[in-house]
Amino acid sequence: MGGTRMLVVTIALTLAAPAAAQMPVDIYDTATGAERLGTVALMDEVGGGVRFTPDLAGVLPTGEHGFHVHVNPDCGMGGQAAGGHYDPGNTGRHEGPAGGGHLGDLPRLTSNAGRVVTPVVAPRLSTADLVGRALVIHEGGDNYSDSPAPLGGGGARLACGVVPASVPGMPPAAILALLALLLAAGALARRRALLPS
Ligand SMILES: [Cu+2]
Repeated sequence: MGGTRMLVVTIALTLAAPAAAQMPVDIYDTATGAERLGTVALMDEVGGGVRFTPDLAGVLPTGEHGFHVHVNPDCGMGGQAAGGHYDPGNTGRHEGPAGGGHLGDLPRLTSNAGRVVTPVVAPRLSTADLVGRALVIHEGGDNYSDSPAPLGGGGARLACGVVPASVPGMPPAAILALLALLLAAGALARRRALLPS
């Protein structure tokens, strides 16, 4: 195995590592849009799905809160600018994280006197689905159904955060470009070595 190939493998492994790292999303209150409540960290699960690890303090009263991926990367107008639930399959149905409806239906979050720290896992998502969308936390709970109230009945949007369009770490396209460059450099070096000087 050539030194160049070894180098490429080493670099590829090093660059691939951040993809599995936690990706924190800043969460703000929607009333002013200025109070940062903390973060929800996103991480792809090994067997599929996304783990959401909240670390929030502030406006969320004790109890369960509806939590969803909304389509627009915009938390304005009291969270209304985030639009509807992420539903790439156009199902038009709110069925919760394990159902066959909106892909953006997440497990409920639980607040204890304003502190929200218990992780939840949404089994049908990957972090790639979340890039450029918004995470919204509702005032009320979520019965994972459109009945008796639509969208789980969570009501007002109390907290919201936009998932950045560029993921921290290196995007896959840049990794591939770098690998191609290294392979080309390696091939060139080998060819030079074969040529009579
Ligand atoms: Cu929602």
